[in-house]
Amino acid sequence: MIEKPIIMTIAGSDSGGGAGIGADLKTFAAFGAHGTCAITSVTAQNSTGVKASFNMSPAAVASQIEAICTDMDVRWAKTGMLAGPEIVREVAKQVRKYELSLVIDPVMAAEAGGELLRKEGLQGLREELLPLCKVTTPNAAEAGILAGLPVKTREDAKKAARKIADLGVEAVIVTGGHLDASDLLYEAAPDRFTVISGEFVEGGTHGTGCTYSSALTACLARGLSFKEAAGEAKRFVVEAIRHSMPVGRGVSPVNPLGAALERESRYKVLKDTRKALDFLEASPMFAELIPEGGSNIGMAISGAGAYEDVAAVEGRIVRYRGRARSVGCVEFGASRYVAGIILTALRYDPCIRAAVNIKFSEEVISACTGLDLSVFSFDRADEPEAGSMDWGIPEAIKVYGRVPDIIYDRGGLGKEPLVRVLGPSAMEVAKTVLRLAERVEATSFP
Ligand code: PXL
Repeated sequence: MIEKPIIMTIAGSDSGGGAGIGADLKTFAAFGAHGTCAITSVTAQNSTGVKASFNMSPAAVASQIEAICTDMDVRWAKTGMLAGPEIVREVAKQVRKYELSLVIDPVMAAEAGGELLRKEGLQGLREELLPLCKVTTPNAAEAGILAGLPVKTREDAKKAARKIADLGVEAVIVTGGHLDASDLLYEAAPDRFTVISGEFVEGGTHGTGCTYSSALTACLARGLSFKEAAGEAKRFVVEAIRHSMPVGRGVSPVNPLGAALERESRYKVLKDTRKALDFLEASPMFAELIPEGGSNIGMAISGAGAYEDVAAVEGRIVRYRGRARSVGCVEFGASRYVAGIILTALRYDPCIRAAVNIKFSEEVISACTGLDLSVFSFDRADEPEAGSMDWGIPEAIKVYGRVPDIIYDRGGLGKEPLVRVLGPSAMEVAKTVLRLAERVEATSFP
């Protein structure tokens, strides 16, 4: 097991940042590996396709590989776009020279169109490079071309995988994004097929092949078996599609770092919300601002779209013997109420990610204006759907042109009046609440 391997990608650059070395290096980084690269071609490309390619000379590719391998302990490498037979031949020579364990992504064309390997390069790929590799990761179309038979069903994929393995490859993974959501792993030595199941997810797919083969390489370099690595790579690419951003007018790129950044954001949000809760609980003045139905504080991760993306206090914060007490812990998905407010607010302003609800009083409202906060009020009688901030926030935006700091209502029949304090983070809204509490106390007991 090597925790932090050094890996090399031998591939093209995609100026649009979706596929090629960009995707490869991000993926290596996500697995905690150090990524290096030997560029084979510079493509002028965007989400709608490849406009032009400027291939490197075989000597330039060899020189990059040599610079890396004479200095760093690289054991595993992967290939992507190889452009033509000259680079294929040179890469085969370098792989033999530096005794690299190789993963070949037999890239032939870009998702949005554009040739990435000239037809004349196929023979070299089959006869010189594939026999040197441990694993190759064709999609159905590429498997068909390499094996010389059409691949439309899983049975076709099995036949093609065996034929490709006969070239001297230890394992073949026919990636299934183009067949069904599953991948088919064939290991030649035990003559064993394994289906790696997956799920179809919504999102951009430009760069999936590069991301998949890079994830596989990173896992193999860490010492995982073919089957374990294929499972990890599959899960990784599904997350990269799920976190893709709508970039460009064509096929959106995958986001290999999206899931790692989301995990980091979840950790930070939990920490900030717990700290804000401690801060509120320690204040006797805050206890006076807790409504009868309880208070809650919540914060969403960046890009939140569901209740599960908002951390809040399980069971709310109540007043008990004059003190603020949280009933449960801060967890994601713990409150629909405060999450509903935040999810609505951030649809209008993605910077508004936190909220607290406190008790309404005329003193609180005059403290808000005293502190120069933007304040908006609405009448619950006008509300089309009870408790819905989907109505309150757009109304407030009509007045202020932005999400205000404070939104309150004076309640209604059986509805407790409430003040919602909105802001960018749980700590920020907690500080605002304490400033309000101090001001209310100062004006109540002058
Ligand atoms: O996904 C295959 C691929 C590989 N390498 C480069 C690419 C693409 C697809 O667009 O641009 C450089």
